[in-house]
Amino acid sequence: MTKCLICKSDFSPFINFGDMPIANAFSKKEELNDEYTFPMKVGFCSNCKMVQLVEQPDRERMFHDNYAFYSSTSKYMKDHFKLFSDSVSKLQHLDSNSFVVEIGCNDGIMLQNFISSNIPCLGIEPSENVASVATKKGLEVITEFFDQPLAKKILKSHQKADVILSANVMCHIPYMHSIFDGIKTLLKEDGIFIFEDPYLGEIIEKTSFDQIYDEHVFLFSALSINNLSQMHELELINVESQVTHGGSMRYTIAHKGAKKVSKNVFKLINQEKKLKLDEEQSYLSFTDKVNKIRDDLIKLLNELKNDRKKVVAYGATSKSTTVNNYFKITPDLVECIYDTTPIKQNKFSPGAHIPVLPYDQFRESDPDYVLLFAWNHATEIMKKEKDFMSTNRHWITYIPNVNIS
Ligand code: DWN
Ligand code: SAH
Repeated sequence: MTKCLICKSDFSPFINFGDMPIANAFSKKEELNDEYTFPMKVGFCSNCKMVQLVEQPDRERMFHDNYAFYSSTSKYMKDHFKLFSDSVSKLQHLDSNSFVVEIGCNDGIMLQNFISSNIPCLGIEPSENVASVATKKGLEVITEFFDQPLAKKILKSHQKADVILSANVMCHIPYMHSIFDGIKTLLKEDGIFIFEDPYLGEIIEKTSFDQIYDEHVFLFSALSINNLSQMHELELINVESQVTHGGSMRYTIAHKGAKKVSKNVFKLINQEKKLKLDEEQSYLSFTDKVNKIRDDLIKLLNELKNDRKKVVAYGATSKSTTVNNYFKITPDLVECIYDTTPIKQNKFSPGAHIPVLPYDQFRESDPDYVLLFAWNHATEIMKKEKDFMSTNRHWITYIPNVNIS
């Protein structure tokens, strides 16, 4: 039995992925024998409805001055954050007297839109290498982990925030009570806190198990976020689904009683109950589906190997660390992974040690099959590669099940 990170109730894991490396720890050859691993298990707390990792590595092992994920590698995500920023500016009537804070601003992909509209803003980003890209864009960034003590410190040098934003960061933070206390401290009385993260409902529906890795300590739902907000005299006032990262949810939170609660919130909570996201049994059948994907993909990769087909992968995602290590995919099944991120290139993937090569070499490698690890960017990538892939080459995808196209 394990204690829930949110309500301290006991729960048991529903899936055990075994020992996993740090999802973004791409290694040089000489570092391969020195990899850190942790036991990755996931459970559901039937009291507060939070789906969570049982154990997570210390935050400094994941977020540091050599963090491998740069947000601006996707053109689609740049456009998404431009639309997100514009809609928030309109909703809250932001102007040069307002103040916006973003938790986990990475390379400034979202906040750069506020600078260009002359709206004062501040980024919080502990991973120094990506933060320095944001700083070069003219942004003010505090390179620390956000929590309640940091919120108090910010208040001494800055004003309270009209809007606090965060994308794909909240689900990374196990100390959620300190975060929500920090929000309560930093948010104006009529301010809003908006964050988005991969959505539990989509993860269960699509069996997108690879959204689970060291950084993703929580898989949120409206049920769990509503419960957590109530514990802090905050209120979930809106939910809006997003297509990003394979299906995400945008949650808007305000001080309790400060704003009207949208019908969307009640609707989604009811839908989640109908889908039985509040029942342990749903998670046990999820595990069976993950194992079916594993068996099908391994069978296919072995057949292609026996047929001497050339199989490479596309996108050295964090998600692929779960796929490669849980499924035990080795370089004899998938020769290499092509990726546009310089910091990942000419290194080896975590645990599975598949070589990561510069994207520039992808086309000349002349593959027969391309395993799409960056499946969440399928529309953008498949459009880009349409001509190249049309002649006797095939994509392999595995979410929601194994497919060749
Ligand atoms: O939550 C998180 C999300 C937002 O980003 C973080 N914990 C870490 C990271 O997760 P991920 O690594 O699974 O994210 P992506 O966006 O699926 O990664 C895409 C990878 O594929 C990057 O390494 C860049 C690469 N890529 C590429 O080589 N060519 C991406 C695109 C769009 C391309 O055209
Ligand atoms: N918002 C970006 C980045 C997501 S990656 C996007 O959507 O693309 C997750 C980011 O959260 C990393 O850059 C990491 O350094 C940051 N992070 C992790 N813990 C944090 C914390 N406590 N406070 C602020 N940022 C944090």
